[in-house]
Amino acid sequence: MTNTAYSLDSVKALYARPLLDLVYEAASVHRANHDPQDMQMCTLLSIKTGGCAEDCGYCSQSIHNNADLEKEILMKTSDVLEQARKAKESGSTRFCMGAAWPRVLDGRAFDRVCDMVKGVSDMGMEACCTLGMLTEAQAVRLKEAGLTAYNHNLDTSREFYDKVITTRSYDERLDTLKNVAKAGIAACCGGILGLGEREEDRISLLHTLANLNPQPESVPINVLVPVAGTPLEKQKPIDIFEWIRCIAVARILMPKAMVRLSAGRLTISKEAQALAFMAGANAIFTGEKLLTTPNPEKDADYGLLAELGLKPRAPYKDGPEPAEKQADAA
Ligand code: SAM
Ligand code: DTB
Ligand code: SF4
Repeated sequence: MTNTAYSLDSVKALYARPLLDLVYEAASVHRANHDPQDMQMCTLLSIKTGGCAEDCGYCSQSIHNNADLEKEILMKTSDVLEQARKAKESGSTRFCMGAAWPRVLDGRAFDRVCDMVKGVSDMGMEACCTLGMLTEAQAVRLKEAGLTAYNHNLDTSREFYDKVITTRSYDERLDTLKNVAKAGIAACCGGILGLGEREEDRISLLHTLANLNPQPESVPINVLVPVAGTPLEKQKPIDIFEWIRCIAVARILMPKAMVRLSAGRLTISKEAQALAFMAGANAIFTGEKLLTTPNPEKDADYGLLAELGLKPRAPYKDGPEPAEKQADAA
């Protein structure tokens, strides 16, 4: 898919529109491109926790921070697949495995992750990974194992980036995204709101995401979960209407993408989440834990969908398998 480049001025103008006009337009774009009742339920699992050498200021898993977290070595494939099976039984159609690695290194650990991907894919779920930086050859191996998408976030604007992370650069993130695209894997790429960035940083991030070629298949919108022991633990929460505004702009600029509400939903009211769904968000992570931080209980999420008349996306056994879906879209 190629996309027309958006100018920064056009993104600025969109972002500045009256909020309810923006939500109205986003809802219209959403309805033209997706079933508005459909909500994809996804499950996250931390397959290797803590001890990461990068210094991301928000992260519980960085060795540069002092979060109270038990380090864990890479999980066994059979344990991961057991969790994936449970996630599928509880209605998830996508299973995302996260490792606290700065980059993938070839060797036994990566071989094991490829086995996990194959196992999840063979279950008929979308398989997603987030493992840090990746070479093109490693991306090709993940593709061959059946990976649907690779999560690699830009997190914030290029301009604000080094206020939050100094051990890796924006260009390194973009290089991994290029390697993912070259291997024919869909990118799941988004950011975090509430890091202390300004409005212009949020605009710049949305502008960069929308101009990725191809555009991300999935755009995770994380809200900072302030973790004790990290430099951002006392950060003021993002204004909820700024969150809605970013979701609406993401939906308008990336009409085909899944706009995925990721970290931070636990502290967001159900009314605000309903407005986010109106503005085009169509995927959530369910289950009581994200990677290391808490998430709404499954029953609360399914209850909210029922109250709003939304329906969890059907499992693939009732529809096309992910591989067939991709072939259809090509
Ligand atoms: N190490 C890999 C990497 O950084 O690409 C993958 C795991 S990392 C935990 C995945 C993403 O989680 C980060 O890119 C960031 O956007 C998000 N994240 C991590 N900690 C967060 C927090 N406290 N609040 C919100 N989002 C967070
Ligand atoms: C993404 O953008 N958000 C998810 C997923 N991709 C891997 C991770 C959120 C992590 C939140 C902090 C934690 O639980 O450690
Ligand atoms: Fe490591 Fe990823 Fe956390 Fe950064 S966000 S410290 S790279 S696990």
